[in-house]
Amino acid sequence: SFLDYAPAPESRSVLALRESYGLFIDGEFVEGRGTPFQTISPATEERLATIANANEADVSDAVAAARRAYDRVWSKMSGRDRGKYLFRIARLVQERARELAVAESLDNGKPIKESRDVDIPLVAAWFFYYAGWADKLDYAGLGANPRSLGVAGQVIPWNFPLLMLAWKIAPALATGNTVVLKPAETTPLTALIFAEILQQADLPPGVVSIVTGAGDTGAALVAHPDVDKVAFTGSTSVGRQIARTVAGTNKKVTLELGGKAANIVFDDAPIDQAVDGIVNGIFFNQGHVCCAGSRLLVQESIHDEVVERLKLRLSTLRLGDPLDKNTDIGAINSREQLERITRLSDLGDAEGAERWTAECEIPDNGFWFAPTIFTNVQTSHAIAREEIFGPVLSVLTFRTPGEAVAKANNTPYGLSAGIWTEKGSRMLQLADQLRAGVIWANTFNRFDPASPFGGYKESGYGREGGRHGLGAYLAPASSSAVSGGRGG
Ligand code: TXE
Repeated sequence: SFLDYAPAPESRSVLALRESYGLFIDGEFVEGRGTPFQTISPATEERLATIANANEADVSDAVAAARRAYDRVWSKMSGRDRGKYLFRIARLVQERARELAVAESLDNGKPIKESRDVDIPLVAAWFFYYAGWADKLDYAGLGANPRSLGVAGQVIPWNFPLLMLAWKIAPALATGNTVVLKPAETTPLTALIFAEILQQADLPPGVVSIVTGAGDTGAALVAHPDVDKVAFTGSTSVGRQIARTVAGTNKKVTLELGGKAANIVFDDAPIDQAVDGIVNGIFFNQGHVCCAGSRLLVQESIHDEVVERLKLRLSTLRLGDPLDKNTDIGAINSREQLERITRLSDLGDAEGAERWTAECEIPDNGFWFAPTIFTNVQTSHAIAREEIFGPVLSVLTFRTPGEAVAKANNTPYGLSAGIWTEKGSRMLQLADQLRAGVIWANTFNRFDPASPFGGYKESGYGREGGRHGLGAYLAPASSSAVSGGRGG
């Protein structure tokens, strides 16, 4: 098993983990007043570091530091100068990319080739992109001189720890807001290394603070009266709680919640590409992706062929050590998440769907789930309705484009969808009829800082990315006409 295999020493050695990490408040690492917790590697269950826990008083300190930094420095600085800090941060992320990739794979469990080739490059791309906007906010579509909101309280999940941080922090700083961010409790490491980068970049103290802890820390941040803007990515149930907390206050809020995306494959689709896209759509990042293509809607006439090809392809994927460059499927991020995936998959069996699991050796320690496909899935089954957030694909069929649209839209979510067809007219027609914020044409899981991302229905509201992502952190100038898109 991979546990006998020692990861290439150079990969682990690029990372100098500290024994313990404090909270990053007002430009410095400080002790937390809550009980510290451990962050572990989900692949081995080894302890990686001790992490400080922010209680309500710590959160208040961080918010007070953000307010001071906003009033005294950041809101007064020119966009061009803010942009310089963002460019500097982007370059430092690139310089420390290997170290960040190793830390991300250790703490999250994702394969190193994903953190190295996807997560960390996109983190840098996000900072570069929003650095370019910092002195061009007059063109954000909100009129001349749009205003920053003030202090942003941001809470992020564990599936793309540093990338979600970049999605939150880059637009907030570009628009002149200051930030207090809470990473997820199972993946705090890269946010804390990022805090070191902020020190290296000489970012004025308080402009960004990082408070680690669990849901109570997040709740304290969201409820803090001096937070002007709340940005959250995570579960729909916590999103609802947050919406209730901020209701009736002056806080602006954006919520990016779950999904149950349809990946729709027509019989005229380029089949090899489509199979690759289906695999990438649901097995990338162990399926811990809010926009994952977790429902395959395949045209009835090619169902058997596509499923056969999928099984062949999945049989070649390697599951194991996240630090091994050949690994395709890493560890499930936590025991709780593994239990959730197991429970929903068992429901699939109980409701009569047919399970197929890729044969692979499961390591003794850590949290693992082999790539799984369910066929004979009905729209009423839990595995066709609920977000599993794991490497589990539910296969449904359709005969006509109309049926495909009806089935794809038959979900409480509305974050993303994929369409595979060679017919351009059909592509456009379907894209128009799907209630999904992001639609991929003959591809899946493609991300770009210039593209707005966000959902309909229970997938949340507001858009992140692109010009629209700026609107989430700005108030229109009072005398100008507002002409933004549907974002923010
Ligand atoms: O999410 P939580 P969990 C979905 C996915 C997954 C399920 C549960 O289906 O199986 O949610 O995951 C913080 N006030 N997604 O339990 O609890 C928490 O500390 C403020 C989809 O991990 O929502 C963490 O930092 N904050 C999703 C963050 O919220 C609170 C990504 C997310 O954790 C809080 C993750 C509270 N009351 C899970 N309670 C996506 N859209 O990508 C918790 N938190």
